[in-house]
Amino acid sequence: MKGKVLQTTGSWYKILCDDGQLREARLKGKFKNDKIKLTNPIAVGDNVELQNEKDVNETMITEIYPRKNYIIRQSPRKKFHQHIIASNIDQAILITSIYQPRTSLGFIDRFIIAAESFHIPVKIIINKTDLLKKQHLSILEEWKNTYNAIGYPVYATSIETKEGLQIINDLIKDKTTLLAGHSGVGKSSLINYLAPDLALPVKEISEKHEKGKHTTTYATMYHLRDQTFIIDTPGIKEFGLSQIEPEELSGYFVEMKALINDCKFNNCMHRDEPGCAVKQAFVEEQIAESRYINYLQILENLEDVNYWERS
Ligand SMILES: Nc1nc2c(ncn2[C@@H]2O[C@H](COP(=O)(O)OP(=O)(O)O)[C@@H](O)[C@H]2O)c(=O)[nH]1
Ligand SMILES: [Mg+2]
Ligand SMILES: [Zn+2]
Repeated sequence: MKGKVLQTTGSWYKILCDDGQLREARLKGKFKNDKIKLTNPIAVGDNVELQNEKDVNETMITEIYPRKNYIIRQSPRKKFHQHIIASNIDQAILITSIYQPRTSLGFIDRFIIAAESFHIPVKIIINKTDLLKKQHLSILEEWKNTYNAIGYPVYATSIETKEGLQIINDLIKDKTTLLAGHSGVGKSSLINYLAPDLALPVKEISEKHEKGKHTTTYATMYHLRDQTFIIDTPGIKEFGLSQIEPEELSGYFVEMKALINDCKFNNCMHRDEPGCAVKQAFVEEQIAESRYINYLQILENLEDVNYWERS
């Protein structure tokens, strides 16, 4: 029988089986993965083959089917090891908010780069619009314009007033969606709206101690209905940018990628080189200022050999 991994604890796996039943399964033997060094052999989203061990009355995972894609991050415990967060993802929705809390554009751009490098399409939600004051409205417009213009659809929502939520229901239908975003932006609230039966706990923002607390939080996949799945990634702040070489970075900025062949030098890093088509586009305001500045900032981070050891 086949099944899909919804949750992992390290030794037990919660599986949604093809017969519609939820089962707990264990891993039979060791799985080797020769491409990358992994700390976890099986991840949320994996499609697996199951067998019933009659003598011990246990369900065992005997095979992992090839992954369409996956997202990884550096293992917090083992150097040079990667931890798979989730696999077989159709799209990522990044939930942000402008006020309480304010998501930084640097965080948004880093998330987009990671998703681009894993070949996962990104959509952006700006939640908590009910909290926005007059002075925030120009920011809302700026974010919408910046990301819509380069192909990342932006949706303004409020769980409080239900503004803009119906379309999110359509977006996730029959897809496996990774939901990401800082703590407090409304991930759990949104999942509860989409699937009221789940009744996930929602945190009060005043719980500041949440920040920086080193709790191990795993991704969890929720089965909403039919082929609709949502992966919640609590406590996951950043994905694997450490895999990216500085020379590759501009290729993950879609609006720059379209221009890099027009640069005079083929090893152009798009800083101050003569004949740089990217810099030119920035000067002509074809590239958003925040995007270009974040490119330079992230480039500097990637070039700093010690950066990833510190972070
Ligand atoms: N005013 C307002 N509060 C919201 C909205 N969405 C979520 N919240 C509140 O924000 C806090 C954090 O929400 P939660 O769903 O736990 O965020 P998570 O950490 O991303 O899962 C809770 O107090 C929610 O009630 C919204 O659209 N408007
Ligand atoms: Mg939550
Ligand atoms: Zn250039």
